[in-house]
Amino acid sequence: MDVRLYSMPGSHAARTGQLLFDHKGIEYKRTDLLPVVSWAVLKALRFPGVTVPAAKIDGERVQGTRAIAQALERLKPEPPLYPADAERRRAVEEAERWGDEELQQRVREIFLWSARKDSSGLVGYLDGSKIGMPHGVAAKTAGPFIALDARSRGATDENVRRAIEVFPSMLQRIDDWIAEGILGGEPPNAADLQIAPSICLAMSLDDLRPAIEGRPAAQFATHIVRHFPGRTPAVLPSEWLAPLAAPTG
Ligand SMILES: N[C@@H](CCC(=O)N[C@@H](CS)C(=O)NCC(=O)O)C(=O)O
Repeated sequence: MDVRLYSMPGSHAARTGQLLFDHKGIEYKRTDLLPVVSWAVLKALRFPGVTVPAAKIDGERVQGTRAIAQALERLKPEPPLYPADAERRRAVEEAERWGDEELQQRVREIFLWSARKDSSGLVGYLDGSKIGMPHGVAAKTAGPFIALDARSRGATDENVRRAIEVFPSMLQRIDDWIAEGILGGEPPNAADLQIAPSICLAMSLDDLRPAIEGRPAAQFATHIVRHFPGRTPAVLPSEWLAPLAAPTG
């Protein structure tokens, strides 16, 4: 199989894309794109949308984590990404959908808001990436790109406050799914590979990490994603963070 995977440093969704190919044991060449610049590149490559992960698999364009998971399951059924049992499969698909549509976006909003406020940690997220320029230069000039990205992805004060409010219940949902065996089994399924990178990106934020560490969700995520580089200093207003201290139930 001839595969080119378009990725992005620090991107939880892009990491899901990489994990999906790794799970299937399919080799790929990776191109790392920087935010915002990626829009023009992906358009020029005639992908339908402007987000990563995006892959060319033997010439076929597949974009989006769930579309890639489905394409890989079709092209190489073993090892599977979804359980054979119909009821369990539905549960895994629902967890995968939620990870894609809900969790991924809430974490993205909090991350982009924080990185825009303090970009001093950005260089760490570039670790291991090949972006065609020195990492220090890219990180120093990233400010306007992150600001534009944050605006275009809805990282507004209001959305970020709301994302933090719902974050404890999202963690509880993941812990519950782990307890039920929907997440965290061996080998991992499509929902595991969807959700774990979002938790790792959240844990790279000094503001969120204390609320995650020590929970089953943290152990689960760091077991699947062995290394997620980057760290963003604490920047969120303390009153916004109050929901993280309240007990969940
Ligand atoms: N939910 C989609 C969305 C992926 C997505 O939004 N990717 C972000 C990176 S995490 C992206 O490409 N952003 C482009 C940009 O921010 O410039 C998926 O799972 O594929």
